[in-house]
Amino acid sequence: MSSERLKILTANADIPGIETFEVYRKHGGYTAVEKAVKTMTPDAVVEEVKKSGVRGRGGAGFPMGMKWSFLAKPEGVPRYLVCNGDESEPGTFKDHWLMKTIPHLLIEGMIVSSFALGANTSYIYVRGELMYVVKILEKAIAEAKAAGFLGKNILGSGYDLELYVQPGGGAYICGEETALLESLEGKRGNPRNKPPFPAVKGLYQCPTVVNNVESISTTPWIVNNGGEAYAAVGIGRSTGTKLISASGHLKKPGVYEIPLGITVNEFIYSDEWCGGIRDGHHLKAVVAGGSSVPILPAALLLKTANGEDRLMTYESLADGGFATGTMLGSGGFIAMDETSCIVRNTWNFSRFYHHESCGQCSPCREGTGWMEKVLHRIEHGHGSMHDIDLLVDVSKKIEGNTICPLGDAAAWPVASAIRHFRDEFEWHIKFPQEATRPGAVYRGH
Ligand code: L3W
Ligand code: SF4
Repeated sequence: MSSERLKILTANADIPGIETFEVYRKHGGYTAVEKAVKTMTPDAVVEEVKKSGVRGRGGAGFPMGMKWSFLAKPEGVPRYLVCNGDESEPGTFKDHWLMKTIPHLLIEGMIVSSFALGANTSYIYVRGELMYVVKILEKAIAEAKAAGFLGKNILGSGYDLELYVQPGGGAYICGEETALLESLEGKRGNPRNKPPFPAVKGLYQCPTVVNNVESISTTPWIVNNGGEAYAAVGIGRSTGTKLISASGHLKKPGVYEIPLGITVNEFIYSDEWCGGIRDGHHLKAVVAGGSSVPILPAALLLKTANGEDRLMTYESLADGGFATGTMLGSGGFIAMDETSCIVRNTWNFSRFYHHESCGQCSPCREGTGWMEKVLHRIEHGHGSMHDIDLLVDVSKKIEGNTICPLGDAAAWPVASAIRHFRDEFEWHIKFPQEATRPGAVYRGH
């Protein structure tokens, strides 16, 4: 990252010892808590977050300030803030990185955000596989509490907050906000029907805001610098910076903080970011926002239908000719070169969604199973041409007909892979002996 780029989340990430309270504090940490609880009202903090235009960084991109303003405030009923650190989306590892590298940034964000929402008990729900991160966060919470930034009467302001870390149940579905709340209540992580949204009936049926780790981590900067300063970064409704988890056949995979609005081309090929595709190879396809979004061929990813450079923004990435909502998603950017088999990848994603379906609704429970089976037979040389239409049909029957977004997430990669790479599916069916040779990949693109 070049020095002139504004870093909102990662500015201090390379400082040795930044995971400790002492070093974090020495570099300006917890000034947002001081400013908020001593000089601002909760509503004033909400106002700054609204002005910032920051959108939820977990995948849906829902405006954070708007979500906060939906929080119901019935008299005498507790409100909760729950941080979604379940991050299980394939290709997404930025929250994991943020929590282990700068844990106090999230703790500071939780305090500022809980203050804004009037929550006196808040939770960070961390993916069950990341027990070492749970320990890092618990240590950071103990340090912040010892310094008077958590617990009773924070900094003498009269505001109380207890913050707890809860390891997740080890299932992808526990990252869906209502499944997460069920799991936090000690039950099986089954998604609930929405509405009511958590903002009205969430944890223990009380008003609850659920925000992603990265979203909450933006709030100290917003409080310190003002919502307008945040909104000045980025383009249009894609304000601020975004952490991207870059993986696959890139020269420099990793976690990058980009200002929203750089071109996709720049992100992939510039030495400032991913440095291009590994030597001797070229980009074939990209999944730009975690495995739950459509897979795009390189040409469609780099340029819009008008021949303009596509941008790393919610709007530009969603303009791919699909009614799919955001495609920036969680920012899990998976690059595939010409050695990647689209059929095999699609089958792999399908296996994942079938395995992770909670089974509550039949289109998802049965449909993910069917898609996996059909993709398995195509990949293994037993498919028929009819199978391609069958996959499209099953994906359409899932889309929009399920309780939670896992159904859509399972359907879109299959539908988009067939839309853009149909010839590759046909090749597997017409030439099974060729396609099932170890290492064989369709080279027709
Ligand atoms: C009150 C209303 N609240 C909406 C709230 C709602 C939620 C947020 C967004 O799924 C997506 C999914 C994955 N009153 C409200 C309201 N809200 N209307 O706004 O809601 P929604 O339903 O659009 O999305 P979601 O259920 O949060 C998230 C996709 O992100 N994804 C990422 C998945 C994985 C991770 C990860 O591992 N970290 O995030 C990738 O694309 O497929 O479509 O809070 O309550 N009227
Ligand atoms: Fe469960 Fe799938 Fe229905 Fe979501 S869509 S509630 S994961 S069965």
